[in-house]
Amino acid sequence: MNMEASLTARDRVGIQDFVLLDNYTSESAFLDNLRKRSHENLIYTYIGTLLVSVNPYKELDIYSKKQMDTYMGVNFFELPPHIYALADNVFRTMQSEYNNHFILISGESGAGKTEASKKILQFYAVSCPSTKLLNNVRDRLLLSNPVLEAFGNAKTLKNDNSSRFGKYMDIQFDHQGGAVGGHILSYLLEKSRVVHQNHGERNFHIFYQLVEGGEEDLLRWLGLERNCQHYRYLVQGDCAKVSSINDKSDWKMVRKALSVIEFSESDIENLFAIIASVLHLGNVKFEADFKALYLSSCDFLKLFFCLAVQLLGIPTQVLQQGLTHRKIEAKTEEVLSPFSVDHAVYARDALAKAIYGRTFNWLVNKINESLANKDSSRKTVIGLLDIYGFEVFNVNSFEQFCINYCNEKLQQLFIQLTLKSEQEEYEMEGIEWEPVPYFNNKIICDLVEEKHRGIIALLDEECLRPGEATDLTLLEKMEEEIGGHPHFVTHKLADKKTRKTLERGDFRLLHYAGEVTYCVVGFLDKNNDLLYRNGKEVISFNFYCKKQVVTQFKSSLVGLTEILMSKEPWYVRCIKPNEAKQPGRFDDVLVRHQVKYLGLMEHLRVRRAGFAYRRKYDIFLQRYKPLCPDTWPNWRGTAAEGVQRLIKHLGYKPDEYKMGRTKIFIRHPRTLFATEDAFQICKHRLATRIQAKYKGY
Ligand code: AOV
Ligand code: MG
Repeated sequence: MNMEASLTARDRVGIQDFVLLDNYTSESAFLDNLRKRSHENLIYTYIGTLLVSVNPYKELDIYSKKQMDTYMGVNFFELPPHIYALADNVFRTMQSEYNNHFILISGESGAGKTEASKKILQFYAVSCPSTKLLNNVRDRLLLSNPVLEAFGNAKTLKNDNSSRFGKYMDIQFDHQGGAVGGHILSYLLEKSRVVHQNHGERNFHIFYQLVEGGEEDLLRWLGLERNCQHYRYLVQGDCAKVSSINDKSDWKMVRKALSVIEFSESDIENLFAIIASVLHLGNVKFEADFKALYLSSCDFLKLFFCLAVQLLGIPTQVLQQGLTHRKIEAKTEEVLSPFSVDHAVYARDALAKAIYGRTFNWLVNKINESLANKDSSRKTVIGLLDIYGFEVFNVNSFEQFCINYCNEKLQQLFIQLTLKSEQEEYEMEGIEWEPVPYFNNKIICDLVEEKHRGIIALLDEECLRPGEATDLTLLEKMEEEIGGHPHFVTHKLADKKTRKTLERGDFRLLHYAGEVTYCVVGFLDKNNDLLYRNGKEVISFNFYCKKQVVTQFKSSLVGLTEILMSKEPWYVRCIKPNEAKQPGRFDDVLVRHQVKYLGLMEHLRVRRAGFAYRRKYDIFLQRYKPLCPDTWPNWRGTAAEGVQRLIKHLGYKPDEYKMGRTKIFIRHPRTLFATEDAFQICKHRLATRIQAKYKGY
């Protein structure tokens, strides 16, 4: 390859590492590069060791076994950027440094996080050493995905396979690098979806899979019709059928997966019976007759009661009472008071949500049992974090509040870790550095979670005033306590222009990723997550000492942060190129916005604060040693001395580079480019010389 050819190629496919971008402070140049590459189906680009990924919205032929092999054991800059390169680097670093790592995958809903995490898992499953025993673990690790997706993902307006729970998965490796086990932590499942879906959205996939794909015998036993339209819990979004989803074949996959993960036949039967009973429960109707309330009679109901007795161990009478009456404690005795129809519907839905939520937790536990490695020898882990992405709908509720808060926390972690690690690297290597200004979203995290006056504290406080507090008193309380906060506004607080865009029951937060208007209706109920007392007794757990939903979530995120902080971070930042879920469309405004809020420009600037590139001495020397007669073919001194000799020969000027303790730091990309181009020419010459030599034979 000559120099001209290599430059033309660079023009067409852009630059594979933003760090090498000449005009690195220009957002337009950044965008140009991303656009160029994504039009060439080059969806991956680095910023140093961070991987930027643009959702192609079509299958690309870049995930074969052959590709995996190609990327194994190869340095970042030697091949086009790939998620396999990142996965491989994490793995090799873990192996050589014998420490724990995690990969934080972030980006908004539909940007490609879940797909990225699957590709990484597949890479480890395929590329790690294998034995019969390890293959078993490998299959379980891989197949835990379709099961959890069936029960925890759903079609939303943003994504046909949207994660409705947060997932952190540890993959455990033994010291030979074999994947020997795993563990999954799940975060706050969006249970409300079980009983309600917005227009254009679906319930969790598993319901449709069962109804569409379930075997005749199974459906007969469960008393289910093969018709989604029949079930109230499946039709509210009015889109039971989705062209991108094949419920029948997904069903087969899930069945297979469940048996590989070692669910017994009776576990599986019970699991689907519970799923079916949720559907039956959704069809229960209530009719008010004078003061008393009766469950309207229908065949399914009888069946449901029968199933409830069998599977949930709930006597018919208890269930019937639980759904229609509440217990009131009088002085000496308990009195049963009938619900209104509204209350009965509430109790029914609350029960359905609770049953589903518990089933999901049971499922995660079962999977963990199956992935657990019982051998006590020391292992290292790679953690994969794939959560629900930032999302904004026309109407946003408590669920979006929790999801977006979670994203806010992870952005905060990203900021802390990237700036921290960069600073530490310069310090460790003895290099002076200049801090880079950036937007710190801590102010929004504090607004949400500060003790006593953060939104979560106010919400919990209102939840502790049953009978008096309502969603609207919560709103008033927020206006009083945090009304002056620059990231918070309501109808009452807004200026004239903004007021037009807000309803009276709304509050708006200025998140790091953009404005979101939340409708306060339902916040208290959802945060309390109460079953009526009878209902609660039905599935027997104690709710009196239970923490509020959002507070529980907050503490589980604190726990997650601690887990992550103890490991070495790696990042995949996913970008959604258009809202239409279409291939080949790159919406500049949309992408620019994401580039901004994901902090990619700042990240780049930090990487470039002093030096565009850094490389460990031995790696730099290994690659470029043919360029200097003193270092080629073998250098006998230390790698640092070799590099010094090499760059002297190449004519690096003193202000172009710095020698750190273990790495060479290069100030301008053009210096590295020139060296790389010289290397390409040299390689080409060497190859031609070898060819010529052998031609004679
Ligand atoms: P998400 O995880 O980031 O959204 P997904 O990973 O589910 O997004 O991606 C959404 C859809 O985009 C997938 O179902 C694929 O159709 C497509 N897609 C994403 N990445 C790729 C890829 N590398 N190659 C081909 N298609 C891809 V959410 O869970 O909603 O936040 O909460
Ligand atoms: Mg996802």
